[in-house]
Amino acid sequence: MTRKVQLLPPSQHTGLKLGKIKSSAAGIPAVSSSIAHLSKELGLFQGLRIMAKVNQKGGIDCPGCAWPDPEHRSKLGEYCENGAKAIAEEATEARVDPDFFAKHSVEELSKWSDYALGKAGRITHPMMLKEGSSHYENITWNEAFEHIGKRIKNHQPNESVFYTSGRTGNETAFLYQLMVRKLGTNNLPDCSNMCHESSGVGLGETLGVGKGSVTLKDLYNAEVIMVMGQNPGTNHPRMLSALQKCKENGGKIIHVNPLPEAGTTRFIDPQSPLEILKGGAKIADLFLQVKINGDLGLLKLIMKGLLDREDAGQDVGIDHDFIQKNTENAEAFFADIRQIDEAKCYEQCGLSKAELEECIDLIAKHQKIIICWAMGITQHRNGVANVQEIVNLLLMKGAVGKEGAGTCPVRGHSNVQGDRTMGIYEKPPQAFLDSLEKEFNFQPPREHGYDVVDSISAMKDGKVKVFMAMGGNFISATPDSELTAQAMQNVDLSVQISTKLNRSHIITGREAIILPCKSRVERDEQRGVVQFQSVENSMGVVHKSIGSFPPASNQLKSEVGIVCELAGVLFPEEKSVWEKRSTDYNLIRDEIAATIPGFEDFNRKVRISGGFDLPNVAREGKFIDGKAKFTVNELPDYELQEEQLIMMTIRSHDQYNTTIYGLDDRYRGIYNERRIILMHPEDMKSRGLKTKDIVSIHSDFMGERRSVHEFIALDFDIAKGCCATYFPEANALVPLKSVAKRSNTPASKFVEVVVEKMN
Ligand SMILES: Nc1nc2c(c(=O)[nH]1)N[C@H]1C(S)=C(S)[C@@H](COP(=O)(O)OP(=O)(O)OC[C@H]3O[C@@H](n4cnc5c(=O)[nH]c(N)nc54)[C@H](O)[C@@H]3O)O[C@H]1N2
Ligand SMILES: Nc1nc2c(c(=O)[nH]1)N[C@H]1C(S)=C(S)[C@@H](COP(=O)(O)OP(=O)(O)OC[C@H]3O[C@@H](n4cnc5c(=O)[nH]c(N)nc54)[C@H](O)[C@@H]3O)O[C@H]1N2
Ligand SMILES: [Mo]
Repeated sequence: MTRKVQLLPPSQHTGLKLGKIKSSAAGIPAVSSSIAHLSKELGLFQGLRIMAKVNQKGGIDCPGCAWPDPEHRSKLGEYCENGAKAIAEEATEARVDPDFFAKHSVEELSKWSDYALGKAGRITHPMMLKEGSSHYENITWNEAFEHIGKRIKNHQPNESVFYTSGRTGNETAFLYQLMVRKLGTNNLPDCSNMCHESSGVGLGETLGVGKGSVTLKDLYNAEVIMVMGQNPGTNHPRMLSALQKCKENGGKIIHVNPLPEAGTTRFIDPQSPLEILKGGAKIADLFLQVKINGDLGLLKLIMKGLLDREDAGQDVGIDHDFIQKNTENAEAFFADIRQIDEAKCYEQCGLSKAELEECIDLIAKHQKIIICWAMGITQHRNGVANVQEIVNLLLMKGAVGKEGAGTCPVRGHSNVQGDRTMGIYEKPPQAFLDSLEKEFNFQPPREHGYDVVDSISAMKDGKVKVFMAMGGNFISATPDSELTAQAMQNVDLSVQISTKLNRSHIITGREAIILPCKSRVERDEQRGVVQFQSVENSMGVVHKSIGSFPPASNQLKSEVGIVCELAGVLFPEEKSVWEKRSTDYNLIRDEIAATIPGFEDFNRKVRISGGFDLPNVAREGKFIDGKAKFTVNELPDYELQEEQLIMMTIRSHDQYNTTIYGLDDRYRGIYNERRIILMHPEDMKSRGLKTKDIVSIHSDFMGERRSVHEFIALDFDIAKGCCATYFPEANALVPLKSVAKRSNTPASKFVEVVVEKMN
């Protein structure tokens, strides 16, 4: 019997209400929203007890985002509304136990929304969905490990895929990649493939390190910060206080976005009563409402403007001395900028000459410049080129490797950067593999493994037999939902190591196993000793995170424990070594110290209050062989049909990726509904649409049409020719093969669509 699960999330509406669009972020409404979420999931008292430990030195690292903690932390916890929601979601009192699974078949659960699945609560027991069966059943941990081990060993190493989401702590990540490489494959796709991969590739090639170069102090001291393709008010709320400090020190903020996101307009520090009374501080000095994927055109126009002004005899601060001493390929770069097609750049960015001049003024006058960016820059077919053009502008101004200046790709998941440092990478550097070989005395596989997009293609082609995921929600996070769901159903066994129920437990391989694990806020005690893990934030600071609350169920194992027990089954001759690692995480840290540069003396340094910095050649101005590289990047090459719009898939204020905290998007004034599409009023009019009309959205790519239905059109202040939907509801429209050149990141912010009224 085959299970008939529904492949796409349900399309029912939840009851849209529209409210006022906010221009300021945080403040009292943010405090009351977090209190509401905490109270609902775990009671107010317990909620506040947990919040008091979040992001304190020696406390719990907030699972919300990777933004670093300031030196002086507020007693309230480095408080943030969305951090509180992340904690509430994890510490919830709702439980998904064997009775739950006995009651609900997977077929039934496939008709639940991601929101409903997530709210079902924490998974309490290891569960198995047998081939052909309709319900998950409870199994013992031993049965689970034996079964997974047997399935993996039945096949060639490259027929298994091991995904990682970015919450995994360093110690787990290190052991997980070690286990996978000992098995003989580099099939280690991760959420970074869908996230900042374009930044990693773009920065690695030009500045010598695939991470950002700035520290928090640099942000405070910058003269100009450009925030491009990022919505900090929702996704990195604690970044707003850094922007505010920069402004207090006289800095200017330029916000580049097709949407006027609330936090970047005004920010009310919830910890400052005076601020609340004043209605907050204005954040952006200049808002450039760029068209989707107009950033490359904009950057080229800025650089051409600087050159033109210099040619006309003005001092615009092009740092020729820095360029000569520290860079390569400047000539080709300048030649390219001199001959750009300005009309096309203007057309693509959709900005006026006056707006450009104002922006060029700010850049010309200042040398300490930081550019921050996130998914609006990376999730494009030209994502790598976007990042490299950002680097070009900074290099032109000599704004890298100096105080108050540099690159700031703002990371997503709280340890996504650390996981990479630990070797979660399908294309590991040879030096890293050499080091593993030396320390662990085995031959690591040298050929590249599958990233996320290649894994899906390989599953579809029947080349993958076992899929395992350390956290995350592969099914909902990946593009091309229907195709990905079919690909997953082609796998023999899928295994999820998870805290909470999600769609990846429902759309599975022929067999599926769930291994429930402890979350970051929970106490991880091994043989009577409380263990901690470490994480690396967006600015390369490594610090410890220690959970202290009772686990959601006494059946839960730690992620380290799960990896070690599975490795013990896969490599019986090493069982005792893996067992030792699982009972004393210091041993793992010693192994990391022996293998990864920057982690020498790890066990001592990780105990320093506030953590320690990893080396960063771009921050130190050393680059690759002492030279940073200018690059020449082509403008995006696309032509829209008259009826087409460009669609970006973005996050609402009430979600953490595929975990939907609630149905509101408070700053954008949208309540109780997620199946919406935001459109420019003129684009609605020309299509004969009125606000709240129900529409189908079609995405056309390489001769194939993908469609979703039952979306509600809303007129909105968005750049003309552009529209926005929420992820994951609109992922079915993102074609698997529409990816960034060289980073293979799905182009989730650039989907060519046609919007059509439904009858
Ligand atoms: N509360 C909360 N926090 C989170 C997350 C979450 O889901 N919820 N997710 C975490 C993760 S994994 C990540 S990667 C980050 C994501 O953080 P963001 O990148 O801020 O998230 P998105 O909602 O994808 O927003 C992209 C922003 O870029 C803009 N944009 C889209 N296309 C373009 C473009 O072509 N050009 C420009 N200039 N702008 C564009 C959009 O309007 C939007 O403001 O946040 C992390 N933090
Ligand atoms: N269309 C579109 N698609 C996108 C994006 C987009 O902007 N648009 N953004 C992309 C980005 S930037 C990212 S990072 C990916 C995110 O992709 P993922 O990281 O795969 O997705 P999440 O939704 O963060 O995963 C949530 C699940 O992780 C599990 N979990 C939570 N905490 C823990 C833990 O401590 N341990 C374990 N083992 N499990 C845990 C829970 O079961 C939860 O349901 O999505 C990508 N997909
Ligand atoms: Mo991300």
